[in-house]
Amino acid sequence: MKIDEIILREIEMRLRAPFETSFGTVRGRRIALMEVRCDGVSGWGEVTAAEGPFYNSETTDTAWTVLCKFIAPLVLGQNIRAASEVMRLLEPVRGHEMAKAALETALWDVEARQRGLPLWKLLGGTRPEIACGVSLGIQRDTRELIAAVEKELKDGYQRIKIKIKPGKDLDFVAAVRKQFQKTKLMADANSAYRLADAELLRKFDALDLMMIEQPLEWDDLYHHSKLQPLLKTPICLDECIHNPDHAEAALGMGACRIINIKLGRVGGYAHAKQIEEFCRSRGAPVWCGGMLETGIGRAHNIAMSTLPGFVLPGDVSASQRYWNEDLIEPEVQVTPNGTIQVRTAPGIGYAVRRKRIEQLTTRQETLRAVNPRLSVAG
Ligand code: OSB
Ligand code: MG
Repeated sequence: MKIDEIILREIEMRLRAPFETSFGTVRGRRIALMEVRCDGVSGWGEVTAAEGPFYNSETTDTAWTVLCKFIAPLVLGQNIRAASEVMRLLEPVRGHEMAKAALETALWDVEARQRGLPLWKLLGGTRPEIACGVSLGIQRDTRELIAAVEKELKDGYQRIKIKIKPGKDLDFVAAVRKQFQKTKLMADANSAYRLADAELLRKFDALDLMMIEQPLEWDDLYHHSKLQPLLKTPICLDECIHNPDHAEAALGMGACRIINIKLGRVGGYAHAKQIEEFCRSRGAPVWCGGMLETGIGRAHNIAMSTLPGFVLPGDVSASQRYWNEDLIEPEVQVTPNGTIQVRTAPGIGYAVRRKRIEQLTTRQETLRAVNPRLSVAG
């Protein structure tokens, strides 16, 4: 695969409803999309960074800059045998996993299309249908939260994740548990607590949660390893895990028992697969997290969720929960049993709606392998 051209587009899309977490409220998205062309075949990826550095340190704009200035020059004109090789070329760039993942995942799409295979098969996926949960943003009060849970369960979703923050935590989750005694429930704190809050966090043990996600700081494995032995509820790490070494450290020091894998946060499929394999070898479940993606990122999340270690329902849900009109055809749909049937067309398996993307584009940059210019790398 010769990496001939990278086209970055930034689009703007309104969410159907605001999404509140402990770190802020999102109403609309500014998303960078990656199109990479190799030997005349296009592949698509999505930068899953948020607009501001409040979930992790990357943003739409940092990813844009790093892709244009540092990542594109490392790869344009290079010939690779398989998408799995591109991470080697990107080694000089430290961090910026979401920027790297946009390119890496798009190259996997290219490779799958070139081989005439659905991407999930190329990855080694084993399940033709994946289990879906939802992530519910923080609601005004327990009444609204219960109504929201009720709606999602009616739509078939298999587990409910409730976002929490100080002041909207134990009582909110307890109210849901009281109303829905058999439902698979979990809570996600997005780093809103400290080890000093252990007494409060222990009280969640009474609510029979599948897990509590990322209670402590985004980069703090050590204090999670102090917290986990104090809780019956398994800790699941999200923000803390940026690469396979972090996953090994986290399980090794007992900082968590479950890992949420996000393609962007770990730099793409090569790392995601390594984490999945490592966790499977240790008997630790993994599941696929979400970043309010468009259909392009969503299609990649579906492909990854077919890997054998993804034994728990992920935050991969229907396009219509987020967008009035998605960027792919058909849109992602969830069955009444709360599953997504994985598609069998080559690549990501969904058609990319180029016209719609062009209509939504607010800036665009096309980068080609030309005669070497000023080298900014290393
Ligand atoms: O912590 O999993 C998270 C959204 C944005 C940033 C972080 C998170 C989330 C979600 C939403 O929980 C998942 C989704 O539905 O895409
Ligand atoms: Mg999370």
